[in-house]
Amino acid sequence: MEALEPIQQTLSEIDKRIPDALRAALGLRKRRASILLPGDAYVTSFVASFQQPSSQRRDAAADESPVDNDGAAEPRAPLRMDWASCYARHHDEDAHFGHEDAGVVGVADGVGGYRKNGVDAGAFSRGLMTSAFEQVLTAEPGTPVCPYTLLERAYEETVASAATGRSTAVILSLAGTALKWAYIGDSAFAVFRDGALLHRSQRQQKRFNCPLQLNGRGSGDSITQADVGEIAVRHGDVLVVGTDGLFDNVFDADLERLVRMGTALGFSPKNMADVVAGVAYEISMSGSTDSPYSSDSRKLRGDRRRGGKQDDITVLVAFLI
Ligand SMILES: [Mn+2]
Repeated sequence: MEALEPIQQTLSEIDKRIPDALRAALGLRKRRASILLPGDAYVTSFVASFQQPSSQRRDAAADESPVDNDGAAEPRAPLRMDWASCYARHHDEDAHFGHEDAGVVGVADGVGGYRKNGVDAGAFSRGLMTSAFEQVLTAEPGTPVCPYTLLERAYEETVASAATGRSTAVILSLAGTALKWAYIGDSAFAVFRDGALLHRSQRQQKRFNCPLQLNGRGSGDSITQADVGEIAVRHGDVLVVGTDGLFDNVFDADLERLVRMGTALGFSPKNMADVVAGVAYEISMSGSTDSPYSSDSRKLRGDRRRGGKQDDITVLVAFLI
C-alpha cells in the first residue's frame, strides 16, 4: 500500500505564520518571540501525495470556461481536491486520510471515554480511516466513490478487526461538480465560496459533548444514522474538514475570516490548514478566549465556562480546483 508521507513541524513554526492582522481580528494575544508552545514537535501534516501527471494538471488549470466558435461555454473539467492537513495531537486519537486523484478525504475522532479503561481509544478511528483509505487505493481508478458506502465498509471491516473504542467520522468525495458526504457525530466540515460560508454540517449529538459514535462491537449508534447529502460546488470553493478539536474551538464566523484572509494572502492549502490548526490550538489552550464549546456549555449546562477545549485538533483543507 502506498503511504502518505508525514511532514513534521512544530506549533511554534506555524505560530510565526499566523498574520498579525488575523491575530488581531480574532482577538488572539500578541505573539511572543521566543514562545515554545506545549505540544511542540507533536504536529504532523500531510499534503496531497498522489501527484497527477503534469498534463492533467494543465488541463485542470486551464478550466476557465473555454468558449467555442458559437460563443457557448464548453463543459468544465471535473473538479479535483488540492488538499493538505495539519494534526496537532493531544491524546492522539484522531485519524484522517485523503486521496487527490480519487477526490476523497476523511477525518475520524476516537472518543476518549475508553481511555480510562486502559484501552487505546484511537484504535477505532485509525481503523476506520486506514480501511477507507485502502479501499480508495485499491478501487479501479475513475470509479465514483460513495462516501456512505465507503464509511459503511470501513466500519464493517474495523468491527471485524476487533479494534477497540468508538469514533465519530466524516468522509467527503467529489463526483463531477457535486461534493458528497457521509458523517456520524461531530466530525464536521464547512464549504466556503468567495470567502463566505456556503454550507456547514450539523453536528449529531445526544446531549452536550456526547456525539453519535460508531463502536468496535458493532452495537450502539447505527451506521444508518449517518447524515448523507451533497451540494453543487465549483472552481475556487474551499472545503475545511475537521474534528471537534477544530469546530469546538473556532467559531464559524472566525473560520470564515481565516479562510477569507488566507485566500486573499494566497495561502496554499497546507499553509491554511496549519494556520487554522494553530489558531484552534491557541484557543484550545486559552482559559479566557471564548469558544463554541464554552458557549454551548454556558447555554446547555448553565455554567460560566470560558476558554477553549483541549483536544486533538485535525484540520484538513481542500481547494476545489
Ligand atoms: Mn475530539
